[in-house]
Amino acid sequence: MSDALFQSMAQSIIDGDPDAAADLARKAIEAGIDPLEAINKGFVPGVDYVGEQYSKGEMFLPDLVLAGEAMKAAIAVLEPEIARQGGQRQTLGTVVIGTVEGDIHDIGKTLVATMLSVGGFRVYDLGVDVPIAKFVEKAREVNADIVGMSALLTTTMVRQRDVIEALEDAGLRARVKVMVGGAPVTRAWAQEIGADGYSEDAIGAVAVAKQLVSAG
Ligand code: B1M
Repeated sequence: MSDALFQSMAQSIIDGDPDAAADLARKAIEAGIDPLEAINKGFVPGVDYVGEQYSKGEMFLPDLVLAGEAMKAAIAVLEPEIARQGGQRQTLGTVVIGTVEGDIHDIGKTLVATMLSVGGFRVYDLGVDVPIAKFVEKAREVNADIVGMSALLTTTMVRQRDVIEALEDAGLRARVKVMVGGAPVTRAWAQEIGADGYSEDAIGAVAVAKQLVSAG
């Protein structure tokens, strides 16, 4: 029974169907399935599949966006249940993420935020066009382990460096790791500005974030 439900969950993500994903999440709760298991065995394989197909050029941007929406719909149903059951979902660390000032591209950043959340991080998504000071303020407020910045424009990627400098000025840099990404961002750029991590996609971002928190 669970296997069939897990398969349907994965399929709802592949189909990019938020209503089906939310319904299946509710069914899992009714059936007494551990919500974490539903995320990890049901929905995550769906989003992994879409990510792989996207990398191969066999699925496209709308598929990614819809998969992200479907994933969010499922998580929105399951997260309160996780909290209700008492134990907080085990968190690997706290991430503050946003798209840098002057930049309103949010699709990739939101995918990264969703994947980090699904991957076990507590994520504070500041949205788009985030002022430099806001990253610093939020990182301090929530005692962030990682500050993640997305930039899609060559004109805005320089803000990533500004935020790193602002974290330094605020005395937070020693305890906050920085991860950067976005279409024009490269590993070389990440090194040049002194970021700790870089990923070219949302799935890789989770692996990088895990490495950053385990490196201490
Ligand atoms: Co804009 N845009 N856009 N745009 N747009 C690009 C980025 C561009 C490359 C298109 C082009 O000319 N070929 C170009 C930038 C050129 C440059 O600077 N080199 C461009 C431009 C010029 C502009 C405007 C200036 C256009 C104008 O108004 N004249 C304007 C700027 C607005 C602004 O931000 N101030 C603009 C506006 C827009 C829309 C609003 C119309 C729309 C955004 C809608 C939205 O986000 N809600 C839009 C779109 C859709 C694009 C393209 C077509 C697609 C971006 C996207 O969503 N990609 C884009 C061309 C392209 O990239 N092919 C383009 C899919 C998404 C899943 O990928 O965001 O790269 P991406 O995220 C990936 C990875 O980069 C990585 O993981 C994600 C998932 O795998 N990643 C991270 C991202 N952030 C990460 C953070 C991490 C780790 C990994 O750690 C923290």
